[in-house]
Amino acid sequence: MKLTGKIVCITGASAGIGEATAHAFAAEGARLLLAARRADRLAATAEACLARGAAAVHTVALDVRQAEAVRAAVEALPAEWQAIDILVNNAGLSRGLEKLYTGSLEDWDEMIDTNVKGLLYMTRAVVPGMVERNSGHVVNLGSTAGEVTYPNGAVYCATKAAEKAINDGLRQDLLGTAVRVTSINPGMVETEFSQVRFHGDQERAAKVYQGLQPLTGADVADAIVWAVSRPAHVNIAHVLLTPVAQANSLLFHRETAGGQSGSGQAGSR
Ligand code: NDP
Ligand code: 8X3
Repeated sequence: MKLTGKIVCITGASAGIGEATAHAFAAEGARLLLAARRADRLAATAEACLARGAAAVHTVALDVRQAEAVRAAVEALPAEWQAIDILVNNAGLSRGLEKLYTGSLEDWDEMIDTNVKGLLYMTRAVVPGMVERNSGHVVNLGSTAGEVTYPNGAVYCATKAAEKAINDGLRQDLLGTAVRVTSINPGMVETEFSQVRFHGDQERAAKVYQGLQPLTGADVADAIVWAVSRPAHVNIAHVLLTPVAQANSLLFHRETAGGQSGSGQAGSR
């Protein structure tokens, strides 16, 4: 399926996987509708996308946790941006890495409100138009964390398990329409994800990727573009992609400073 001129809405386009996905769709000549909270970062993504070949770019400063703001933002889109062809539900985050029984309620709310409720709000606002037009594709960002829960990460993992259920449920509810639904489930991707998880502690964040080669945002973007560019009768339900040095969310292989290697578990994130 050709992506030239398609309207692609990407949440969380100001950084990491979302930004790389915007770049990848730009190179295909798509029209990009970019959303995130940080308007300055969105403007930078927009400029880079135009330089890479995007047919047009429209940015919306939006917090996906705000149900009414999401509804109003989609409703208020200029007429030429209303018919969204592809929705990439990417905005998301982890906060904290600690035992469930000592976890922060604030961190839990932020993860659940963004990763689960934000994804639902965007889907509820955009998918009715796709059904009406009998055309469209929803791509949800899942994770290896949604498949296998790791120690100290129960709430983040639960949000990604919820994404799996929502992804599969939406696909069932859209049966009989031409709208497609895909979950992209990466393992470790080096983005701002761990800096956000550790509340800005860069040193702690860097340790997550020590001794192995993580995925990049561009690797994930590549999988997203591949999934949406399949022929119109093909639905890719799930894509699981990890670094070669990662078997699942629990098991990694790290090269240590002394040249020796060893397998580590999620506790060492
Ligand atoms: P980054 O921290 O690099 O980017 C996260 C993006 O989400 C930012 O653009 C941020 O923008 C946006 N965002 C966060 N909260 C909100 C909000 N309330 N409203 C709107 N936008 C928001 O992380 P990644 O790129 O790594 O993460 C993207 C997605 O991929 C997430 O869903 C994550 O769970 C998932 N994922 C990440 C993996 C990884 O290892 N990095 C692996 C598997 C899945 P802003 O702050 O400007 O609002
Ligand atoms: C993000 C991947 O394993 O760091 O979903 O939680 S992990």
